[in-house]
Amino acid sequence: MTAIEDIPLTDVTTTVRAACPHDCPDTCAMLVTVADGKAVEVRGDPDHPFTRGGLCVKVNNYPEKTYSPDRVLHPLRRTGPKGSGRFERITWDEALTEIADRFRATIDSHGPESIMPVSYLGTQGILNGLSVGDPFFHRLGATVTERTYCDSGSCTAYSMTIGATAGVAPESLVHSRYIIIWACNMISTNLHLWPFVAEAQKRGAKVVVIDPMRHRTAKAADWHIPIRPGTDGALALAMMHVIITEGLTDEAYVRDHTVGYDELVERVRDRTPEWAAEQTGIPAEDIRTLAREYATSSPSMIRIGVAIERHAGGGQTVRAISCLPALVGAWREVGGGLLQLPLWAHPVNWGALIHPELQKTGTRVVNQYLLGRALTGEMELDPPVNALMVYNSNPLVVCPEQDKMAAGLAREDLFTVVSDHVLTDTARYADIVLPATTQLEQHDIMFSWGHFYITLNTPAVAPEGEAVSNTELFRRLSTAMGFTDPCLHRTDEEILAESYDWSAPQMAGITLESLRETGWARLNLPSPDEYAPHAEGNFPTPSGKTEFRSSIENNFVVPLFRQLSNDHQPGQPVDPLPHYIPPRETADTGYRLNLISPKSHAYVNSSAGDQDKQKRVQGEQKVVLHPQDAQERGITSGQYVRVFNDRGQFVALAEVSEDIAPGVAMSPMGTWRKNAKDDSTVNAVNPFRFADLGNAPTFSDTRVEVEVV
Ligand SMILES: Nc1nc2c(c(=O)[nH]1)N[C@H]1C(S)=C(S)[C@@H](COP(=O)(O)OP(=O)(O)OC[C@H]3O[C@@H](n4cnc5c(=O)[nH]c(N)nc54)[C@H](O)[C@@H]3O)O[C@H]1N2
Ligand SMILES: Nc1nc2c(c(=O)[nH]1)N[C@H]1C(S)=C(S)[C@@H](COP(=O)(O)OP(=O)(O)OC[C@H]3O[C@@H](n4cnc5c(=O)[nH]c(N)nc54)[C@H](O)[C@@H]3O)O[C@H]1N2
Ligand code: SF4
Ligand SMILES: [Mo]
Repeated sequence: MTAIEDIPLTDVTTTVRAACPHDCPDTCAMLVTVADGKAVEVRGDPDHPFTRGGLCVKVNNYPEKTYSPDRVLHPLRRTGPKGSGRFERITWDEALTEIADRFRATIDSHGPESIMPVSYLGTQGILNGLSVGDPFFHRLGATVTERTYCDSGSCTAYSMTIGATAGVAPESLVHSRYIIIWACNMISTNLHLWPFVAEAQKRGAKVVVIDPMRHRTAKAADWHIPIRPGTDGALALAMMHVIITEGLTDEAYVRDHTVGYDELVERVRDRTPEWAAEQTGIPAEDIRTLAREYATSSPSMIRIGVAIERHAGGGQTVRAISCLPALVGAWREVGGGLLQLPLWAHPVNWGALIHPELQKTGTRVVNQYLLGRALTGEMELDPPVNALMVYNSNPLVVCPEQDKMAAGLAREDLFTVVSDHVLTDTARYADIVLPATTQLEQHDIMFSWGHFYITLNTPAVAPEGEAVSNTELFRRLSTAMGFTDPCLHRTDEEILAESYDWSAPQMAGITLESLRETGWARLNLPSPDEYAPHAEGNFPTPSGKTEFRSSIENNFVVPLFRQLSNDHQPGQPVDPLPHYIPPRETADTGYRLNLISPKSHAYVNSSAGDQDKQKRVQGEQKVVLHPQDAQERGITSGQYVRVFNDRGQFVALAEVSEDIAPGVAMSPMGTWRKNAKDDSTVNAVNPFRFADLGNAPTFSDTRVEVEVV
C-alpha cells in the first residue's frame, strides 16, 4: 500500500468543515472539498440537523466566487472619476500609508468624528463580521455608526413585550398544529426552516401565510391571506378583539404570566374585524376565521419575518403580534409560541469583541440608513463626514435614497476606502479598494439568528492574491495609525477564544477543541421535542411576564446595533399599550401604488448580485403588478416600465400577475446599479424615514407610480 506521504499532492482530496458566512438565518454547515490546494466544491453537511445536506442557490457554487476573475486581488487606487471603476494596482504599504495619512489629515483639521465607518453583515462571522472594525474606530474616535437596517425595530418591540428571549427551537415547529408565517418568504429566505413546517403540514397542521405577495412559500401554504403592506398591526389588534370578545383567551395563562390585560381589553374594544378590514383589505370574516383557528388550534405558532417591521408602525405591529401567543396560552406547549430571532440563545461575548470602553462618551452617532443625507450635507453634521471606510456592506445598493448616496459618494472632497471581494457599486466610488478574503480563505466562528447551532469555519485554502481577512485588515490599519492597544492586535486565535462566553450554561460540553473535531454543535438547550421555554412564563422582561402593558417607557435601539455605544440616550416616550400606526405614505402623495422591495431569491441582499449563475436565476430588476393596476396603465408583462416618485426612479421589467395584491407593486432588492437598465435600482425610490421603534427602516412604506418607458 502507498504511504500517505507518497501520494502526489494532486491526488489528495480533503474535506474541510466550514460555515456559510451569509446574513441568513440558516447559517449552514458546509463541507468544502479541496483538491490540489483548490476548493472544488461546497456541500451542506448531511449530518447537521438543520442544514440536512443542502445549501441554496445563493451559495452552492461558492468556489466560483472565490476564483472569480472579478475578484479584487490587490489593493487598488482610483485613477478615473469616482464611479468610473478605473483603478491601478498599488502595494499594501502604499494603501495603508495613504489611508493613515488621509485619516490623520482629516483628524487634524476636523476631528476624528469626520471619519465614519460603514459596515453591516457581508459576513456574519463573529471574527470578521458585525463588530470587526468597532474597537479600531472607537480608538480612533470616529463617528459611531448605528446599524438598524434589519430587525432593530422588531427587536425593540419584542424586548418591550416578551423580553430578549431566544424563543422556541425552530425544529419544534414539527409539533405545531397551526403555523402563521407572517411577512416571511421562507422558501427563499429561510429555506432550511421550511422542511420542519412541511413536516408539520404533513402531520395535519394548517399553514397560513400573511403577505401582499403570493410567493413560493404562500403557494405551498394552506391559506394565503393577502394584506396591504404596513397594516399588519390592525390585523393583529383585530385578532385580539375577536379572541377576547369570543372568550377564546387562556385565562389562567393570562392571569399568571401577563401584565396589563384589562388595559389591553379596553385598547382593542373598538378594533373590530370590520375596522381592520378597512385598513388591511382582508374581509372581516377571514379575520374572524383566522383569529378563531389560531386561538383554538394547539399548539399554534407564529413565525415573523424581518419584513414585518418595515413601515411607519412596524414596531407596534410586532408589539401586537408578540402579545398573541400569551393571550391564547400558545407558549404552554412544545411547538407553540413565537419564532423571531433565536440569536439571543447564543452567548456571544460582544463586549470583548467591540470594546465599547475605548469609545469616548458623547461621540456622535449617525445612522447608516441616513448615509445619503449625511454625505450630501442634507443632514447637518459638524464636522461633516470627510472620510468613509466601508467593509461588509454595499450601501449604494442597500440604502434608501440611492441617488443621494451616489451624489454623496461622488464628492471630490470625500476620501472613501472600501474593502470587498469585488468592485461593487459602492467600491467603484472608492479612492482606495482593499481585497478581502472569502469564507473559504479565513477563520471564523458563527452564531445564528435562525437556530441554536454554533459553527466553526476553518479556512480551506490559502487566500487568493493579496486578499486579507477583515481581522487582518484592522490589525494592519491599527499598525499604520500607530495604535498599540493589545485588543487591536489580537490574533484570530485570541479573538476566537474571547468570542463566546464558554462558561455559559448553554455552552456546557462545547469547546474550541471539540468544535475543531465536529465543526458545529447544538447549544446545550433542551431537545426541540421537549422545549417549551415559556410554558411557565419566565419571560426576560422586568416583570418576568408578557407585558401587554410594557414597563419599558422609551423607544430605544438595541445597543448591539450601535457598536454598543456608551452614549445611552433614552428615546421618545412610547404609548405602553400596543396600538395601530397606519402607513405614512398614502395616495395623498399623488402616487397610488404601494411598493415593497423584499429579498431576491438568488442573491443575499446585494451579495452574489454580480455572479453569472445567480444573475441568470434572478433575472433583471423586475416589478410585479396586479392585472388591474397594469391594465389601468396600459402595461403588459415583458415591457420596460419606469417606477418613480419624488425621490427617484428606476427602470424595471414588468411582470403582470395575480400573485400580487391590487394596489401593491413588488420589486426585489439586491440588483446592482451597474446591471440595471437605468443605472438605478429599487432603493432609488425608498424613503429615509424611520419606523416608530428601534430606528427601523421603512422600505415597505413607499408610494410610487409606474408607467411604460
Ligand atoms: N434569498 C435570500 N435570502 C435571504 C436574503 C436575501 O437577500 N435573499 N436576506 C437575508 C436577510 S438579511 C434577511 S433580513 C432575511 C429577510 O427575510 P424575510 O423575513 O423573508 O424578508 P423579505 O424577503 O424582505 O420579506 C418577506 C415577505 O414580506 C412581505 N412583506 C413586505 N412588506 C410587508 C408588510 O407590510 N406586511 C406583510 N405581511 N408582508 C410584507 C414581502 O412580500 C415578502 O414576501 O432574509 C435573509 N435571507
Ligand atoms: N429596499 C430594500 N433595502 C434593503 C432591504 C430590503 O429588504 N429592501 N433589506 C435590508 C436588510 S434586512 C439588510 S440585512 C441590509 C443588507 O445590507 P448589507 O449587509 O450591506 O448587504 P450586502 O449588499 O450583501 O453587502 C455586503 C457586502 O459585504 C461584502 N463582503 C462579504 N464578505 C466580506 C468580508 O469577509 N470582508 C469584506 N470586507 N467584505 C465582505 C460583500 O461582497 C458585499 O458587497 O440591506 C437592507 N436594505
Ligand atoms: S445563504 Fe442561507 S440557506 Fe444559503 S447556504 Fe448560506 S446559510 Fe444556507
Ligand atoms: Mo437583513
